[in-house]
Amino acid sequence: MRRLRYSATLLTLALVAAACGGGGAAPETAPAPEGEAATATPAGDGPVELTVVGERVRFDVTELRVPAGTPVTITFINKDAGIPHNIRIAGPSGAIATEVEPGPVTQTLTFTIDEPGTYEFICAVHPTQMVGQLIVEG
Ligand SMILES: [Cu+2]
Repeated sequence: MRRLRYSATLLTLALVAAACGGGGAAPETAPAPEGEAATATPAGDGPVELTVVGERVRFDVTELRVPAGTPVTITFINKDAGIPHNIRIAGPSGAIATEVEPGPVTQTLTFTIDEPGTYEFICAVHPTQMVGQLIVEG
């Protein structure tokens, strides 16, 4: 059986990132050696974060590319006040979707697809107007 993990949550991403920050003054740290910038970019295996906006009953992007076997978080921003949208991906083991909700609302969809391929994503309410392709690259 192919593995497919996902979860849908609402509106929490920005809050998590803001929760850090220390108390009290940080001790002085030695300056970095000249010409040697610190980098926090993960090498290859880090999670992939993408943003898709729904506005005027359209997705702002119609093609997404992600690597196979890597956790992906899509932040879906429905900017259409009073119009319900979601994002629904026809994954290899079934649909992965957020709840249908009227905007304005921000949702997140987290999943991992291990099998390379091209998978359609739609809004379940507007499947002919809001449609695109998720390309999972092996
Ligand atoms: Cu829609």
